[in-house]
This record gives sequence, structure tokens and C-alpha cells, in this order.
Amino acid sequence: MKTKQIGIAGALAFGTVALMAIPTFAQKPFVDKARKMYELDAKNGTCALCHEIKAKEEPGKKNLNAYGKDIAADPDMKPLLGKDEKYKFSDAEIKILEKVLIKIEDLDSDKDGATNKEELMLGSSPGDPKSTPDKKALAKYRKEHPKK
Ligand SMILES: [Ca+2]
Repeated sequence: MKTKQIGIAGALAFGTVALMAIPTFAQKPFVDKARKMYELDAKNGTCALCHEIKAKEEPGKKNLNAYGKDIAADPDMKPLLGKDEKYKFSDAEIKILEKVLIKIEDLDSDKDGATNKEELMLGSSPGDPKSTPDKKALAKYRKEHPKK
């Protein structure tokens, strides 16, 4: 009995440590920039903006969602990819990201009928086809922002 209890306690302690040690490879400066550009909140301004994270997974290049893939696929992004989380992105590099985000604003990465910009502005996720803007809000947004 005693050994079993110690075993459980040990497993719990180990689990906690393992949980804290999970590195995150989502690029925080990228999310921060997108949050600023589109005034995102905690609903869509998270690592889930570009990553589809299943249980026990960490955000990385393997679980990019459709929006994340479109960002990563842009040739201008090349010098910014594959950096570890300690890498300090320069202002010029963040400017590149901004340009790429603007470049793909009119794409519909997740093919749900709303463009990436529409989704970002209306609080849904541009990389998740199950997350779409409210129909009324989208119609209103399109009326106010007619395509040039
Ligand atoms: Ca979409």
C-alpha cells in the first residue's frame, strides 16, 4: 500500500514537472503582432490562430492550421521560420510578418466562405472552418468594407 501511494505521488509530481517543462514553439511575437494588427482578443488571438492543437501536443510547424500554413508558405516568411523560442525577432523581421499577413488577408485559408481578414476582424478563426463569423455581422462588415 505504502509503495503504491509513493508511486502515485511520484507520478503526480513528475506529471506536474513535465507539464511545466513543455516547450511552446508557437511564435509569441507573431501572435502579438497579429493581435495588435487586428485587435484580437483571447478568443482568436492565441496560438490556436495558426495551430491546431490536439491534447498533449505543443504548437509547432507540424500542427499548423490552414491559416498558419498559408503564412508559412509565403516565400517572404522563409527567413523567419524554424527559429526557436529564444530567438529575438528584429523589428524588420516582424515587419516582414506584417506584410505577409496583409498579403493573405483576402485569401480564405480555411475555405469557409469568409476571408482571413473578415474572420480576424469579426472574431472567428481564419484557420478553422468550424469557426465562422456571425452571418449578420459578416453582411454588415461587407457592406461597410466594399471590395475595391
Ligand atoms: Ca475563412
